[in-house]
Amino acid sequence: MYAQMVKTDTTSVKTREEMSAEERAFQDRVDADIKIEAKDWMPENYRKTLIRQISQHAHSEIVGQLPEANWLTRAPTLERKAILLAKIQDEAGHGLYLYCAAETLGVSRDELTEQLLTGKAKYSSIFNYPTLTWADVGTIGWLVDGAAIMNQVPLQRCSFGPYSRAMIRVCKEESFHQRQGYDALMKMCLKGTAAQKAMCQDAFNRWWWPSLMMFGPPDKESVHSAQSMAWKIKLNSNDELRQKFVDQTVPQAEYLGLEIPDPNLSWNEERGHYDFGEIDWSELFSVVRGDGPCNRERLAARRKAWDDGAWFREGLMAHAEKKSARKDTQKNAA
Ligand code: FAQ
Repeated sequence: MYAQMVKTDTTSVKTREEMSAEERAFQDRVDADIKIEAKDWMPENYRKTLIRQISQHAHSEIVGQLPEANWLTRAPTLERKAILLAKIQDEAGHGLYLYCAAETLGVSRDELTEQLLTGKAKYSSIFNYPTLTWADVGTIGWLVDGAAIMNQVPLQRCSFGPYSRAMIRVCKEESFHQRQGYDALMKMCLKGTAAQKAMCQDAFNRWWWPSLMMFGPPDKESVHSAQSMAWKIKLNSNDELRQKFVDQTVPQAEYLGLEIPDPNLSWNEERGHYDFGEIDWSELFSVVRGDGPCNRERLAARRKAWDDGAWFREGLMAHAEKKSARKDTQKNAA
């Protein structure tokens, strides 16, 4: 099934004997936790894997603004509106840091944008679900930003310097995002009306399983994990992070008085973790392939934003050309 999900070839992890002297020296640096910088020598597949992951991550931040933006004009209070606006602006900022980190690897921003707009590049499956009620906004902050933090805190220690440094700032902001989401739900679940609590339960039911899918396919089917972990582009496997997320989130749901929409969820004393039910992987496959509830709408919104912004980009370019021509004239006159 996952063979259909991936378009890049995967390389099996080389043994030390199979590596060239350069590759061995590179691996030694990674193993010793010495950061790799953009100008350092790196295996071509390391570079490609980073461009793929960082750009998918950047696209996710940019497309990820859309579901919440749907509620910006309908936030229940001025305070909630200001908080939501700040959060959405942060996501745009994250996208920009990440595009810059990807650009250090020799790919242009225009190429990355084109890959997104033509549907060639992926972005996180989670942003292809609709936000039907105000409770969805709180639930995204709690679950989606919570899952993003779980995945991104270890990435602060990843081997590629520009990516790891971008993650430090991103994670600080994601913590605020998670808190504001949980805070909105606390108000509605603990101090709100029965109707508000029911709205939160409904949102939770719809976002729980897609949030677990955010971590990617199960380890045994994850095509990139082995090599990415050997190169410390990923520090933990998909299943490890998913389990940590479940263990962290279940008590938070219990505090809110929300029921986990999984009849098989139970604490496993022996493992020291929650067991949970089988994830419907065909749903992730379908969303990643482009057939999720909002895939077409999301891409159409990004294409429209790109087209509508053409006059502004052209204006900036014309200004930059004028400035440089003026500089040349002054230089020649001196
Ligand atoms: N959706 O071999 P693996 C956020 C693809 S940011 C779509 O396991 P890998 C902040 C995968 O790309 C959320 N595609 O792949 C926010 C690959 O396909 P490819 C984004 C998925 O890379 C909050 C194939 O399946 N975070 O939420 C998904 O080793 C609120 C095989 O999978 C990041 O990008 C998926 N869920 O592991 C913003 C973090 N899962 O590329 C706004 C960095 C897998 O060969 C509002 N990324 N695929 O065509 C990562 O840690 C990794 O890339 C994984 C996937 C863990 C996502």
